Amino acid sequence: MNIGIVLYPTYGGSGVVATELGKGLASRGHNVHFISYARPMRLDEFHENISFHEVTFSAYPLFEYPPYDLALASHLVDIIKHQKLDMLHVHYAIPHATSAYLAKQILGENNCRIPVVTTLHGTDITIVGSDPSYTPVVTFSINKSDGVTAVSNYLRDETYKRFDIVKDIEVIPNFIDLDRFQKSEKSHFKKALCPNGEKVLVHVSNFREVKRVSDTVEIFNKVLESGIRAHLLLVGDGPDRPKVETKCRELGICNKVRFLGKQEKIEDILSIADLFLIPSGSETFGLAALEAMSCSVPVISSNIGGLPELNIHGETGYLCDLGDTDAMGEYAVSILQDDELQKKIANNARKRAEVFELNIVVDQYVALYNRLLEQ
Ligand code: GMT
Repeated sequence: MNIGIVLYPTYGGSGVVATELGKGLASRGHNVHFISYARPMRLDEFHENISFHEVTFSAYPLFEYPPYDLALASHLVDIIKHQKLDMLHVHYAIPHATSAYLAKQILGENNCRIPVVTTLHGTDITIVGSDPSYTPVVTFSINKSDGVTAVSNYLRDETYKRFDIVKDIEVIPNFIDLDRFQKSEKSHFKKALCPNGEKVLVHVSNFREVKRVSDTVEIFNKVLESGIRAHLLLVGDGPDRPKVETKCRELGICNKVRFLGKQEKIEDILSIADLFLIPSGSETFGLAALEAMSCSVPVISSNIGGLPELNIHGETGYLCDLGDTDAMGEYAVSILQDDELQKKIANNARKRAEVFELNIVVDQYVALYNRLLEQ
């Protein structure tokens, strides 16, 4: 199959899922064309079946906001036609599904029978999509897609609740490469960071408000207050970072918190982690938690969105009410002071991650593509 994948290239769950899906498809012999305004972060190696098409667009003085969605539609017309795409899979409803629809219209029914699959990731529905000014476009673009998937039952239900959707939405979850994301021997790294055997807590995000990184710092502070010696590694960067740095200064714990910034080899950091914290205010799936679980790291999360479909309370970690940093802190302490419990939960977390193994989920997408091509 010749498959076009439209995605956001930056750090963030939807881009990671789209890139890893494309790589998985390419390794099965499909030709994959990634389409975006910049090279996707995780597209870091040459593969004979993978091409990248950069969507370029010019800035004119008249365009205060250059129309990316139109530039994308024009590129799609060209790529569908000349690369002879069989399938177009867009990640994120706006503007990707909208541009795909426009491209199909431009090519016309007779020239273009390519099915379009739209995968909903979350912020397109729960945050961006619920801005009423986008509602008609999101609704229209989803309904005009040939196949629609959502990354959790929660997201599927939310989409039906918030928009007037007439299409079936299939749930296909996030997935994980179990070979890449597994605990590996990094004792030298752990020793360098924690010379006195301190525990390591990790948080990975894009530091947007929705990630509640300040809650992470509060939970960590409660761990320190219990007397447990520990370090917090904060991975990623984004708008809330200055606020979080201020919080660490106010609590006087800067020497225990490391801001590592954006990192490629997350699995190396997770390999030395004792606990993963994800107290998000909204999370349609929680890919960062799945990566941690795959590296045998217990997870403490909020009980919102799709997180309860991944993290099982008392088994792979603990779930608490949104913002209840006291309860999250208590659960963190209970795990960190009991080696046996930590080990048990760590093993369960890895077993749970196996349910979301890459090939199992890529099979689901391929089955959807084949169904649409047969129609
Ligand atoms: O988490 C983010 O802010 C990035 C965002 C995105 O759209 O790139 O991630 C969303 O999609 C991921 C992949 O499907 C999910 O694992 C994340 O839970 C989801 N983030 C939110 O819902 C906040």
